[in-house]
Amino acid sequence: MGKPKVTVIGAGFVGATSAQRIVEKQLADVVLFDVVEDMPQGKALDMMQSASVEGFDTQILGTNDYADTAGSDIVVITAGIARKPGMSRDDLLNTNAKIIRDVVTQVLKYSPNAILITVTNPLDVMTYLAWKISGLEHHQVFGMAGVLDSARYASFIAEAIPCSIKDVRAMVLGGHGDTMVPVPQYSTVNGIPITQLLPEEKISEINDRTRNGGAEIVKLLKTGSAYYAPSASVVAMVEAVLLDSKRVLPCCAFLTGQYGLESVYCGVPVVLGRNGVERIIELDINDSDLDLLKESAEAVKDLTIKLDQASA
Ligand code: TXD
Repeated sequence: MGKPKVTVIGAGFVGATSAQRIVEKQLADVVLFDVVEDMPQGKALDMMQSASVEGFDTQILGTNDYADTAGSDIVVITAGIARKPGMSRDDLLNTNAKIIRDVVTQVLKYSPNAILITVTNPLDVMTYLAWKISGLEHHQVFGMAGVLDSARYASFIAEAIPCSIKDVRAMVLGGHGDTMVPVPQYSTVNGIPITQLLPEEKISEINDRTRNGGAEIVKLLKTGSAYYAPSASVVAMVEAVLLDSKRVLPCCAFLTGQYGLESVYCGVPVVLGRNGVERIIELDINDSDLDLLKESAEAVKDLTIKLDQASA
């Protein structure tokens, strides 16, 4: 039986770090693709030369040729431009939409039945676009954002209590933008809701910091955006699919009435396995969080309409 094959499109910060984590964990052989000539080849060669030190048998190939991506089980799409200080994720819409259209068309020629995991911002709309261009089933096309936003939330919770991060389970729903919805009710320390462990003002401070978590890092880095936690989050999803582990993770998935939301890609908890999104879990959340989730989904829909108008 051959090893699984994962293609990562875009060999920038998130793409290259994701590729590195996948080969180091020996989850799959990786193809790292970029349009910039020689760059993915250089990064792949460098990573391969770490194999004897790190001790992995998986292979990584850098390329500018889509033919090398043929037969991929999963394609992670990180191609696009990232935010600069002062930019919102939505400012990236038209540039990244062109890139996603091109990437998905090319990828599908060689891996017609792959699972697509989108990372490019604005995430929810790019996931919708990738699905639309691909003609794949909804469960095969989904986006990474909730794992990252929840990881940020978890890290702020562990720091505030303080307690071991290992015991924290955090939940962030909604679109990957300023309207994302941290849900304290379902964020726990070993099953204990944080509402029993932290005062309300502290929770609301942490919620705000979570919503601005990406911007906080963009501001510090000055060029480019976060990639260590984003790549770790991508790889958690890749692993759940390849190992068919049925992990319950918040992902950007297509809703068909859950949470009262119809025909929109948005962040919700799902069961991730070999078939991709195998089930969407509908949480019983309180009315104010549900209203925030609806607002967040509306923001995604508005941006989708903008995109459809721009391409009409
Ligand atoms: O939570 C999340 N979903 C995110 C999303 C977390 C972090 C980053 N997020 C977004 O991912 C970010 O806003 C960007 O839209 C993407 C990629 O971020 P990264 O930090 O990796 O950006 P880089 O380093 O600029 O890398 C992008 C690469 C770069 O090497 C380009 O040459 C390449 O994409 N690129 C392309 N590759 C293939 N095909 C095409 N057409 C192409 N165009 C650019």
